Amino acid sequence: MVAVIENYVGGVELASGGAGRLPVFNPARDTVISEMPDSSADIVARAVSAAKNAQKGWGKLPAIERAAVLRKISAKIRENVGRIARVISEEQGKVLSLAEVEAAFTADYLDYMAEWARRIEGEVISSDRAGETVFLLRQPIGVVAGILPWNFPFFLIARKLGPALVTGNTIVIKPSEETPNNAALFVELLSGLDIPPGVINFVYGSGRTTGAALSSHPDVGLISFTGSVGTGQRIMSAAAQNITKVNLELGGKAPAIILADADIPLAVKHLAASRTLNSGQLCNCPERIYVERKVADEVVAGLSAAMKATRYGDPLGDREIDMGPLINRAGLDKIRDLVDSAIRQGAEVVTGGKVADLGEGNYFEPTVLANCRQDSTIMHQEIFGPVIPVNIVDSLDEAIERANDSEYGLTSSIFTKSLSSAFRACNELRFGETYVNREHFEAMQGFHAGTRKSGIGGADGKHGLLEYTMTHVAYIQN
Ligand code: TXE
Repeated sequence: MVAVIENYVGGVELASGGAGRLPVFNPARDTVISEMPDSSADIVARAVSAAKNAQKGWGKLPAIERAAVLRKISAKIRENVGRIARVISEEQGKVLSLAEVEAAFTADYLDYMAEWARRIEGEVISSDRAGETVFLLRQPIGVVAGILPWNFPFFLIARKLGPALVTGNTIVIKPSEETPNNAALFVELLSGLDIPPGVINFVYGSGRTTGAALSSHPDVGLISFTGSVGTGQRIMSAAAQNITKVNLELGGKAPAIILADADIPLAVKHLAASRTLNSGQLCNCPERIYVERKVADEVVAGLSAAMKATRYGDPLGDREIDMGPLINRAGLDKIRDLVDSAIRQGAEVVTGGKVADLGEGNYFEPTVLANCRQDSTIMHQEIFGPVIPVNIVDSLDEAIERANDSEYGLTSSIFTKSLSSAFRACNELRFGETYVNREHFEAMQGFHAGTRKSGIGGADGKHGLLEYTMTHVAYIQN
């Protein structure tokens, strides 16, 4: 008997009526572990209506009281980290230690967003008129739709819900159809916390049915989405019908530059680790490497050794592993096609290069590809897997020019001991983030936001919080 997930609307479980059901897989074992509804537009409308009704009271509460709710949730998460981690690993495939980090970080993130309660500030603007005061207020938008991906599914709940709730919005969350079980557990943890009904709602289903209904609903004030560019485009067109605000995080093709003066072992350690973390399924991790010719052989040899040493398999199995399976067959096929195309376009396989057959599950061998041409497909399309394509450059200028030659613009990095090269990279790389001499990973107090097709708006920190507010200017004449 597989677990059956139901929608959570207005504080209660809502049966999905005649909606179809979708199976949920364990990607390491190819087994069905649960099923969820493919919720109709009618269910979505009920969830939005519940959120809209609840927002009237929720938005009037002092922010510190809303923050107290976030803190209650984070405390509950901390009591259940082990259980949450197993659920994440089982349906998503990341190693248990990383799933534990994800669960604990989710609690920290909610606490961080709760801290903003006393710091949501408007402005007082000087007036042209005698006796007039002009206030710029920061107010809630209303109902937020959070449409989630599967790669950090539990954390992404908090990344949308934390800022939405503390600023006085209510939320309808649609988890990815690949990973609904952790969301169902999140709902279970809400029980007994006395959260006003309708403030938090979850609807489950496919993008085509449930996601499309949510993003085209006229009572949604903000759609906060993390996922692929194609889906971001569809969401934007749905939102355009109602002029709904969108906040889109659509992945990346992060360049990592290694200059000849860099600490090479440090660069190799961070880049290889980032590429195998979560099986390379991260928007922020290095997707292409530009290395100066003088150190290219040393870097390729180092990366190759690190990737070769990566142990992979079932995250809930008996063996100790560094990397789990890919999320699904489509992800695996995409990586295989990109690597094959790179080889046809002249790349040399230094290690890995093909699908790994473990009898079950979706695995791609940790791979290093040398001599990838800048105009090859793999240097431009998001791989989302444990594959490192390397390109040799002759100067920082050339590295920056090639790095900027991308449709994406989320994260980037540089490894160098020269302060001047590091500053040049920060000023000239056209990306939302640049990491210097460290791994690709953002902080909750930063601002995770891209340019070009990586998205619109961003998450985290003060700027991420303000995305969930609208301005309202009051002119008060004495
Ligand atoms: O993403 P989708 P997929 C990239 C990565 C990956 C590729 C495909 O390259 O290989 O995207 O992943 C919902 N209206 N990223 O197919 O389709 C869907 O149900 C409304 C980068 O899983 O974008 C799910 O909840 N919603 C990334 C969510 O969108 C719709 C993280 C994401 O699914 C919809 C994940 C529609 N028409 C993948 N269609 C990152 N930025 O980190 C689908 N959805």
